[in-house]
Amino acid sequence: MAIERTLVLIKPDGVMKRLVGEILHRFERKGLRLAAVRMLNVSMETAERHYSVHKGKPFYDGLIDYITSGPVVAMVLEGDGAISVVRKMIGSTDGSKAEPGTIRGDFSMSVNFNTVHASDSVESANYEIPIFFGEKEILEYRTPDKDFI
Ligand code: 3AN
Repeated sequence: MAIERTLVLIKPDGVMKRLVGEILHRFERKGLRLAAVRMLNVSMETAERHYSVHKGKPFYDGLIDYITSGPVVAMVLEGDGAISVVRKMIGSTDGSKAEPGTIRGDFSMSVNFNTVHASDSVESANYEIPIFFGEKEILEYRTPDKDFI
């Protein structure tokens, strides 16, 4: 598999529930490399860019209201097949249906307040990462362990 980068957002409910460390810890333990991380209040403009594919859907306004309602932790994770690995780790969109053991399965009962966002394809990652990070903010470094990147 190819080395990929993916954008993860810990949404306002994840921050409010004090899950930032827990969620970061899961990704780190898995062996994903943290390439960038930042806490921010998402502006209306950033929210609209990030969720542009959902414009016109019935839940769009709620999505924008929610993601701009409180602090978010944005990160770029890197690794072999990182996009699908992270999608598996976060679980399906509706927290009440997500498998136990996944982040949403363990920490959310909701489709809206579903704790995390993660890019769902290479195209989405390429679109989403520059919304939150400049190229210079994404750090390139090597870990010493041979199985790590
Ligand atoms: P995912 O976050 O699993 O990629 P998407 O891309 O289908 O899911 O939806 C983006 C976000 O929109 C979800 N994380 C969720 O917060 C919200 N959402 C999706 N479907 C619904 C729905 N039917 N009702 C309310 N919110 C939804």
